[in-house]
Order: sequence, then structure tokens, then C-alpha cells
Amino acid sequence: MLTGAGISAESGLATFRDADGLWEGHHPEDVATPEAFDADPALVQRFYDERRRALPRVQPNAAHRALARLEETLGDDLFLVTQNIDDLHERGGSTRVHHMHGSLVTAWCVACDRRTPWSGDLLDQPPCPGCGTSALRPDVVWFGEMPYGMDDIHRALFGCELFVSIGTSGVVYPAAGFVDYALAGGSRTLELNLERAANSDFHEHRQGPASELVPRWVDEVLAG
Ligand code: BV8
Repeated sequence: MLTGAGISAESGLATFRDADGLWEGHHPEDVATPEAFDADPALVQRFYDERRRALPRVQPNAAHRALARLEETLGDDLFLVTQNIDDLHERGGSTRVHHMHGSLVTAWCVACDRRTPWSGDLLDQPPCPGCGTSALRPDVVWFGEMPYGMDDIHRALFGCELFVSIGTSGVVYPAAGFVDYALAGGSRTLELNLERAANSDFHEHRQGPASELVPRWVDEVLAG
């Protein structure tokens, strides 16, 4: 199962498409890059500090909670990978979440490579709790960087019974290619989305808000 920004939209977190207005005069995709961080670290730190500060103000929604119910029954038979860097899956009760694009609530020290749970700002270059160096960056996978856990993801994808994509526009790779990988392994594929995604070769599409579609689908799975 793959989730994207659409599953958190009804909790009040902007999606990339919504946010494809500008952020401080920049497209988000242009801020989420190592080059942008090298060129203007304060701009990029502010971008993530603002999104990290928003987290305590929002709550998981019925879609997050439904996936936690599904995990309670399926356990390790459910592999949940998210493109989202928010913590709403965890706060909704999921315990096995693979953040392939990293997480807002972790800081990564580029000096000692240590990752530390982090809820504050990084703009003022706080020292790394491990080595004391002021070299902390968001633990987020930027464009041009390798997503996390790709081996585990590919192992889970190939030959899975059902691949479900929830609330993602299917434009960013390698996540957008997961459906093809699943199809190649003979999986059934289902998309739950407000609008059909760009990579629309799913066996089944259900259109609507995640907070309605996901609990209904989970009820079907648990009943069946
Ligand atoms: C890599 C973290 C290689 C940061 C993110 C040309 C062609 C193909 C690929 C490329 C190319 N040029 C470059 C690439 C590669 C590039 C890429 O794919 N670019 C795209 C733009 C073409 N990919 C990468 O760079 C990746 N890395 O390829 O590494 C490599 C190899 C070797 C060694 C080193 C490196 C890394 C990509 C990761 C970037 N980081 N996020 C942050 O969050 O700030 S990406 C970010 O945008 C998200 O994480 C997500 O992945 C992506 C899109 O977001 P979505 O989740 O889909 O959200 P979006 O807003 O787009 O859509 C919202 C959806 O929700 C819609 O479908 C909407 O209908 C739906 N929705 C809205 N409301 C609701 C709803 N659904 C249900 N209910 C609702 N209420």
C-alpha cells in the first residue's frame, strides 16, 4: 500500500498540488532539493520548520485510523509505505510505517550521520545531540536523492496480492512506478483518490475523499 499527500489533505495539511502555488516565491519542488539547501539553507529550513510547526495543530483523519485498524488485523501482511513526511499515520495508530521520503519529525546530522527525533526549528542551527556540530538538516528525501528502504519496498511489492494507492498524483518516481512493478508481479491494483492519478493503469479506481473511501474499503476487507 502506498499513500500520498491526499490522505492527509482532510487533516488540513496542504498537498504538493495545492501548494503548487508558491512558497515564499518558490515552487515547493524547487525548495525540496540539495541544490536549494546549498544555495539558501535558511529558505529551505524555514520551509520545513513551518511544516513541522503545523503538525501539532492537525489531527489524523478517518483514513489514517482505518489503516491502523487494517494493520491490527493484517499485521505484517500489510506493508504501508508513505511518501508523506508528516506523522499522521503513526498518530492515527499505525505502527509499521515506511517513510520512503523521510520524516519531518527527525533531524539528520550531516557531520556524524546520526538521526534524532526533532520537533523544534532547525533554522537557528541547533547543535547535533550526538556530535555537537551545527550540521542538522531535515531528514527528508529531496529531489535527486535516493528514497529510503527501496529494497524492502520492492520485496513487498513484487508478488503482493493487492497494491493499493491512496491520495497520490503519481507524478514523482520511483513511487509513481510502484503500480507497474506490482502489475508485473501479477498483483491486483486499486486506486483510492479524489482525482485519477497520472499513472492510471490500475485495475480498479474509486474516486472520492480518502476519509470516506478508505474506511469503507477497510470495512470491506475486514468483512471479507
Ligand atoms: C530519485 C519529500 C534517483 C520532500 C518528496 C524525469 C522523469 C521521471 C523522473 C524524474 C525526472 N527527472 C527527475 C526525476 C526523478 C524525480 C522525479 O520523479 N521528479 C518528478 C517531478 C518528475 N524523483 C526523485 O528525484 C526521487 N529520487 O529519483 O533518486 C537517485 C538514484 C541514484 C542515486 C541517487 C538518486 C526522489 C523524489 C522524492 C522527493 N521528495 N517529498 C517534501 O515533502 O518536502 S516528493 C513529494 O511530492 C511527495 O513526497 C510525493 O512523493 C510527491 C507528490 O506528492 P503526492 O503525495 O502525490 O501529492 P500531490 O500534491 O502531488 O497530489 C495530491 C494527490 O492527493 C492528488 O492525486 C489528489 O487527487 C489527491 N487528493 C487531494 N485531496 C484528497 C486526495 N485524495 C483523497 N482524498 C482527498 N481529500
